[in-house]
Amino acid sequence: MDRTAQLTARVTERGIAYDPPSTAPRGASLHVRAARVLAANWTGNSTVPSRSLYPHQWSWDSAFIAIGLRRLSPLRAQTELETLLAAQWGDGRVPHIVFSPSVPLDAYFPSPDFWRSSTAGRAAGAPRTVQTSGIVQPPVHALAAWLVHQADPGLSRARGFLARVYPRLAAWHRYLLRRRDLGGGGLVSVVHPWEQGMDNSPCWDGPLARVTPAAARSFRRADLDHGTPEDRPTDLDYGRYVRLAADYRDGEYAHGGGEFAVEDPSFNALLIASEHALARIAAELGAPGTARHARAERLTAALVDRLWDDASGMFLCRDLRGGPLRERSVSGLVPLLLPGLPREVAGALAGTLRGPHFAARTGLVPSYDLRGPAFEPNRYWRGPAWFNTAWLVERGLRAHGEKAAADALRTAFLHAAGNSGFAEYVDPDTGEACGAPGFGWTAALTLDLLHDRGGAVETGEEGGDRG
Ligand code: 9WN
Repeated sequence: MDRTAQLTARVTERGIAYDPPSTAPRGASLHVRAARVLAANWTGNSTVPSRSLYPHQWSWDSAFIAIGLRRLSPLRAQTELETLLAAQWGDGRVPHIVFSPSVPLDAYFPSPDFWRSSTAGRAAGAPRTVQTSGIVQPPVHALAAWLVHQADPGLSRARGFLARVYPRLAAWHRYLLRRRDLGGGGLVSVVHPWEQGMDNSPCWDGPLARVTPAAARSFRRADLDHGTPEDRPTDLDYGRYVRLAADYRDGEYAHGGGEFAVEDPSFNALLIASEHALARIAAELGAPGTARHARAERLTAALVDRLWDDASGMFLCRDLRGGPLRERSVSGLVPLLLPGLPREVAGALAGTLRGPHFAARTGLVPSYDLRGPAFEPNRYWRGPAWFNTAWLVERGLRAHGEKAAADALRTAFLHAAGNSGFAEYVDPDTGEACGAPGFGWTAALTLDLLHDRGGAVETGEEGGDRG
């Protein structure tokens, strides 16, 4: 049985109806197949990453999904972001999960009764009517809002889309810049691996080793009902995630002081890209964006100053308790996205992508160093290739004039996405599908790349079947 069949069988065993998108009629175009995934995952006002493994709304997933959805329905793309932002906390944080009340509590762990947002988060201004988690995810939202606006400026203006989301996005950035600069050097810190989005990266092994895991019997992992255990984080790591989240909750989601505080290149680069987008949104609304662009440039300088590592030709994470983390992960390549990067830094990043640590056989970008001691081709964020990071790197290569490399990555992305049934992630060398099938951002970003004529590369994909 292949992986998709295995996962489907598990889901069916549990009696949850699931129609894997890979069963879409052969011959359907990549566009049609990707659109079907997004239709299957649409709940009426937002999109779940996966009907089986992740049945709620996730923060950075929704931003990537909106970026792709704008190619299908700018209205749905706007709604996706507005639904997420409606769950924003009074202190400005955008929660990493917005829970759907119609999904059973045991479908995903940690569930709303773990986070207890409306009580434990009261002092931080958690909403009363919707249940959320209390941690955050990377701030891709202003970038997404700007791209969504650009897809149909007429509709956006008629609905007052930017005018409504701008104050919320500005408050979100304010929260990060004022409340999360735990290192005092201008950059934002994450306080949980789930905040950074690359949950099980070997980058976290060092900082996590300080955390006493929650007892295994104190929680039940729902992810193992759907995912292959060898591909998922270990029980020991899960115990540590649970301990960190429980401690943060028990401190009423206030800031700092926890066991885990890391400055991460990808999280900060996404904030900078979004700050540039927010400047453009401000200008569109008639306010000057100059101060925001200037702040984005200052943040870029801080990023280079604090996290650039010349010897490895990429950015590294910094553990606020222990200093630079030597592990090479795709997070350290994502800052290529930034237009204001010094030329030699951008050149070095492009070189690192071509080099032995990241040049995988599929042409995609592995999540972790192919030669690193912790590399595993199928285990969560410890080697496999993800599609959101490929999309970010593709954009970065294009922004820095690396057209041939960007075209090649775009082609590799579209092949792997189609051939894997829009898998959550793939083996970076074989392209074998891993994780959840019919994954939201894989389908959405496929649509975005298919329609991005700026790339101007023909892959022969649009009319053909890759399945
Ligand atoms: C925890 C939803 C999310 C992604 C993350 C990915 C995974 C959750 C989990 O799924 O994280 O947030 O249960 O492992 O690592 O990037 O946003 O798709």
